Amino acid sequence: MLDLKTALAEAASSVEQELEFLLPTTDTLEAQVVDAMRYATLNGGKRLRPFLVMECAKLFNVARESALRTAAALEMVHCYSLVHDDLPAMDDDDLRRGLPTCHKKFDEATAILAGDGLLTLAFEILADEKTHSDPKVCCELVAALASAAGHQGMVGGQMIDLQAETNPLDMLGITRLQRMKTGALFSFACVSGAILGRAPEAARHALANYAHEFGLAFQIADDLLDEEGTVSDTGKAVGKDAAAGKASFVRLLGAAQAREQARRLADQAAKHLDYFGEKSDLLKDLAYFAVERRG
Ligand code: GRG
Repeated sequence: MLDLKTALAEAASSVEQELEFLLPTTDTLEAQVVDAMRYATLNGGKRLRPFLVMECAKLFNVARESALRTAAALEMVHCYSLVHDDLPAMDDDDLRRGLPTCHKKFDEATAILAGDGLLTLAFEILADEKTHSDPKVCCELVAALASAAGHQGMVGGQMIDLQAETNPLDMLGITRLQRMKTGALFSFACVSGAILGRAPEAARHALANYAHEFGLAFQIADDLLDEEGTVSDTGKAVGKDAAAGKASFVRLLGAAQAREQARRLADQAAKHLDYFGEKSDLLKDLAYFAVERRG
C-alpha cells in the first residue's frame, strides 16, 4: 500500500487537475472574477478535504470521476471560506498559502464575488449527472454540503468565532464552535464517500464519528500552529488568535495538554475505522498526520 505522503501528493495532483478542468476561463467582461476564483483555488494547500473524499469513496468502490468531482466541489467551498475569512471585515489577512490573499491580489469586491462564485459553482458541479447518474444521490450530496457549509455548520461557526473576541467561550462552547466552523466540512468530506457509494447506515456512522474526532484533532493542531508555528510553516499569519484574546483549546488547556488531547482524539478517530479493516489504514494515518503536521 502507498505511504500517506505519496497518497496525499497523488490525490492533491489529481484534484488540482480536476479543479483546473472545472474552473472556468473567459476573456469576456466578467473575466476578473473568474481569474480571482482560479487564483484562490489553484494555489496549493494541503488538499486534505479532497483526500478524505477520495479515500472514503474508495471504501465503497465509488467511480473515480464521481469522487474527484465531489472532492473538487468541496475544495471550492473550502477556498471560498478562506477568501471570505481573509477579508478586512473578518480576519483581515494579507497572506494565505504563502501568497497575497485574494482581496490583496485583486480588491475586496472581487474577492467577495470570487467567494460567491466558488460556492455556487460547487453546487452546480454536485447537481450535474456527471457527478452521479442517480439524481437522488446528487440531491443528497447538495443537501449535505449545504447544511455543512451554512448556518448550522461553517457559516454559523464563523459567526460564533467573530463574537468570541468579546464573548469568551468555555470548553463546551469552543468544541461546538469548532465542530461547526471546521468540523462540518470534514464531516461532509467523509460522509460524501458513503453517499456516493450508497453505503449502509453503520458505515456512515463510523465515518461521521471518525470525522468528528478528526476535525477536533485537526483544530487543536491548528491552534498549536497559531501559537507555536511560523509564517513559513503555515503560509499565513500566526499568533493572531492569541493576540485577539480569543479562547482556544490551547489557551484553555495549555499547549502540552492540548497536544495530548489531540493525540487522544486521533486514537479515537482511528478506532472508529476498525469497522472497515485495513482498507482504511491511510485514513487512520491521516488522523495522526493532522495532529503532528507543521503547516
Ligand atoms: C467565511 C463562511 C466563512 C467561513 C470561514 C474555514 C473558516 C471559516 C475560516 C478559516 C480560518 C481558519 C484558520 C480556520 C481554522 C481551520 C482551517 C479551516 C484551516 C485551514 O485549513 P487547511 O489547513 O488549509 O486545510 P489549506 O490551505 O491546507 O487548504
